[in-house]
Amino acid sequence: MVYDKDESEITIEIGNFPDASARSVALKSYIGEDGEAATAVPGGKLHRYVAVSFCLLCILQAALNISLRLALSSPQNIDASCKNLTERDNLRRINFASLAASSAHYFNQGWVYFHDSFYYISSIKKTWQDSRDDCLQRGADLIIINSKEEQEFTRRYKKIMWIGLTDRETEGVWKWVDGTPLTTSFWYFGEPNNYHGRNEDCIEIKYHDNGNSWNDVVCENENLWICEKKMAL
Ligand code: MAN
Ligand code: CA
Repeated sequence: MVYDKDESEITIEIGNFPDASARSVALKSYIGEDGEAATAVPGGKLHRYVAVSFCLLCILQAALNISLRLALSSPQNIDASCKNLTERDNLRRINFASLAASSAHYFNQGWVYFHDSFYYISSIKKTWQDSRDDCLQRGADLIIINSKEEQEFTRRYKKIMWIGLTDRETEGVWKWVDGTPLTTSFWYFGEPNNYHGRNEDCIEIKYHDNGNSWNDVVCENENLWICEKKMAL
């Protein structure tokens, strides 16, 4: 038997059956009792089931896709994501505005910007503690030097100035004003030395002609000073 793909034509080939009754049984298995053809063909039914199931699956898939898309872009969802966006946007705007305001303030007050920090160089002299207090009042602190570049920056001014380094708490244990220990140092030759037994607990940058310019001195001395305010712009 040949069953055409488009189901429009059915050709039944009946082989050499031994007798008429066998031929009639064979025929009945392909042609219904009432003589109607087509639906009685088992291979065709399978084809049809597969095709119909496939179509149904496709429809189901499409329906799922559409409903998912609708669910994800529902007004509540859009509303929520917009809210998140505007909140984040507002935070960014506030941060940007405060950064702009602070940097404008420091620039106006004569601070210098270098490598993510503002620096203020005083024009009067004070003790180490009074100098530090002045920096704190300005929303900053005495400079913390943590790179060769920053050290070079301080030397440009060719002035003797306090920096934020001291061993006031424990003799010989040098600490920056933010509490961090000293790791990279730029001591001038022979320093620190508590010169002639003096209690030299505070650090000034003094020897500008030398990359290693630091000297320990008595904290009660009066010096210019340099404040630092970290601010990444
Ligand atoms: C002065 C002070 C000391 C320093 C010596 C170096 O006396 O600044 O702190 O160590 O000079 O000669
Ligand atoms: Ca010294």
